[in-house]
Amino acid sequence: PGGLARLYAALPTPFDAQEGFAETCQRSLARFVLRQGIDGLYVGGSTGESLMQSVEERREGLRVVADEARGQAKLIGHVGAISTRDAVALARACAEAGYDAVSAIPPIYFPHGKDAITGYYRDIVEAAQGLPLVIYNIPAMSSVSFSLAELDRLLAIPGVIGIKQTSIDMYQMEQLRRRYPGTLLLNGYDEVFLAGMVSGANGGIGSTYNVMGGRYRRMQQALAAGQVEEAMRLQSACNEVIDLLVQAGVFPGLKFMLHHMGVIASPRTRAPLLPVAEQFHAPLRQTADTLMA
Ligand code: HMN
Repeated sequence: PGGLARLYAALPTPFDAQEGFAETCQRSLARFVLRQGIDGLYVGGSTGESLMQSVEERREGLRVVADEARGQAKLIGHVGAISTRDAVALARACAEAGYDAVSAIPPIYFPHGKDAITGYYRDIVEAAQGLPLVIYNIPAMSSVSFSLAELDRLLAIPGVIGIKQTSIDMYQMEQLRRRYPGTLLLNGYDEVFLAGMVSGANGGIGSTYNVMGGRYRRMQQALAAGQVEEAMRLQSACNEVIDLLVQAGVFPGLKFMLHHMGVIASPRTRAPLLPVAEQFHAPLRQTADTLMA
């Protein structure tokens, strides 16, 4: 999986006070993340609030980030949608905008059979015009759980090169690595980044890389150098921040911090996501200040 094995920040989509796309802030945010030594961007995923956006908005967001970061970062565009038609339109947009790969959650809400899901992924690969596809496995949110046998089927689709594994089940990560030695596995939950890497992941995709990218980069380096205690120390430092974000609401909390850091003009998330509750304002500000120091 060579070229695609690395750290990808799952990029938020900045909005203005009316919940409209804030293009300038999107560009500043991409640059802010790259300055932290993160050279992969995962665009239009959960963190990007993509499922609260129209296809047209998502296409525009994908285009703007590619325009800002193409050539400086590996780009994975998330195209998953409730209909194949929408996912396919977004996959085409990624191919046109110069993405390196596409990724997709399974189709959600309706309990589709495995043939329907396989067909969805096949159609996305075809629309992606040669871009490889990374399956986005996130059972806690998609309500779709894949058995290893089902993943066999999806990984057998030509063009599918790996899995973004968003699960704290490290046994399954190890099983995947053992079963598919050459497949790209990207860790999805930042709080278990180190555990994921030790269990066989090639890298990770995470929302909290946006505000502490350097820590994940150093964790990866420490692990590669065999400095396990240093890597553990860094994971704990990350998890102190993640504990707070999880309580405050991860996506609104991240935007709150990025706003406080001066990276984006408004902390607004799209309803029904709620703004951060008052009680978390001071701790989030303090944490943001510490990370910027
Ligand atoms: C995305 O689709 O935006 C990211 O891939 C999501 C990423 O894996 C995050 N997962 C979820 O939010 C479900 C994590 O970074 C997560 O936010 C973090 O581990 C805190 O729980």
